[in-house]
Amino acid sequence: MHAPPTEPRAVDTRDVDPRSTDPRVEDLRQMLRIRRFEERCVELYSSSKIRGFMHLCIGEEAVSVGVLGQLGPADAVVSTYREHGHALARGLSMTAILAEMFGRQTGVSRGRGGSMHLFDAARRFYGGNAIVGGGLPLAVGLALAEKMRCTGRIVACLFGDGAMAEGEFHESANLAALWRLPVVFFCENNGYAMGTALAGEHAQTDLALRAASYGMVSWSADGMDVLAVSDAARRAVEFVRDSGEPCFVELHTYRFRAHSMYDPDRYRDKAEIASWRERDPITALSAALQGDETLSQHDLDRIEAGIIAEIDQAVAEADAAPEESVDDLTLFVHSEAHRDHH
Ligand SMILES: Cc1ncc(C[n+]2csc(CCOP(=O)(O)OP(=O)(O)O)c2C)c(N)n1
Ligand SMILES: [Mg+2]
Repeated sequence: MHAPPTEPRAVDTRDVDPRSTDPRVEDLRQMLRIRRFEERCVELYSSSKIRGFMHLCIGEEAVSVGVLGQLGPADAVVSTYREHGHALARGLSMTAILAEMFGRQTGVSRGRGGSMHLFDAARRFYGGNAIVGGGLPLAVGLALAEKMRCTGRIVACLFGDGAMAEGEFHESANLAALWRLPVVFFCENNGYAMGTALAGEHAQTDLALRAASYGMVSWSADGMDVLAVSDAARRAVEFVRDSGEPCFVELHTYRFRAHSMYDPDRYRDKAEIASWRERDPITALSAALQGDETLSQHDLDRIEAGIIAEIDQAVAEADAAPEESVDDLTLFVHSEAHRDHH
């Protein structure tokens, strides 16, 4: 068994009653931070500050906070185009994320990637990937590197239910299990791949069962409950660290908004959306914390105010940042090594 390079997650109590050190308060704060950030992104999109494709994770915040909270800083993360929540929970700078979406030089990908390509090598956040299933082979490659170097680090790979219908999932799951690689596959099952419901994508809709057929330990959890997600993710991360083998976790969740900013969302029943909204992970945790008197309304207001102040500042800083110079347009198109060759 190798020593996990984890550090206990810092509990940020700046904005709440200092007596409260209950870690659920920080979970709530992180989920609210993601929700309010994305709500501001919608406004910024409407005013054309943000352009291009943009996919929101509103409704799915418990997955971001519950999963990312179980990883150590040295572990690697591979994500999808619906990754604002993953990136914020991983600790990427909100200002640099916004600057990326504004196309500014100080963006996490120098303003060249936009919403779908958030990347931060220092935080081992390897994207942000526009190709459905595209992150899976990358995660397996990263896990192979960790294994060959005997680092004891693990890789967390987040992807949607739609990615499991791609060939890349099968190749990746097969190699990860065959070569016993330290990767956790987290499937964010929100029931849809664009306008196609799960039963229209998959012959076998029990995704954990499908993963198990590769010889991987796999299980499902409630993706609308941050404590259930944290528990499932913690068990998965411990399993992979201890055994060095891959595992699979399916998280049942739902996106409250359309697939992307261009989607009129005509394929979902209004009653279905309403019933999932009743299970809003933020409302549920907030009610529980107020119910057992861990948090007062005053504490909640302070948390909200702290988040809004952080977002206001990030928007102002990102907006003041310079655009990439036209002279640098071809930079990174070819690597330096390639140039040296010619
Ligand atoms: C290889 C590939 N095929 C198709 C698309 C178009 N596409 C973009 S998102 C998407 C749905 C993916 O659904 P899922 O994996 O469940 O993720 P979700 O959007 O629900 O988070 C599709 C088909 C793409 N980007 N890449
Ligand atoms: Mg989906």
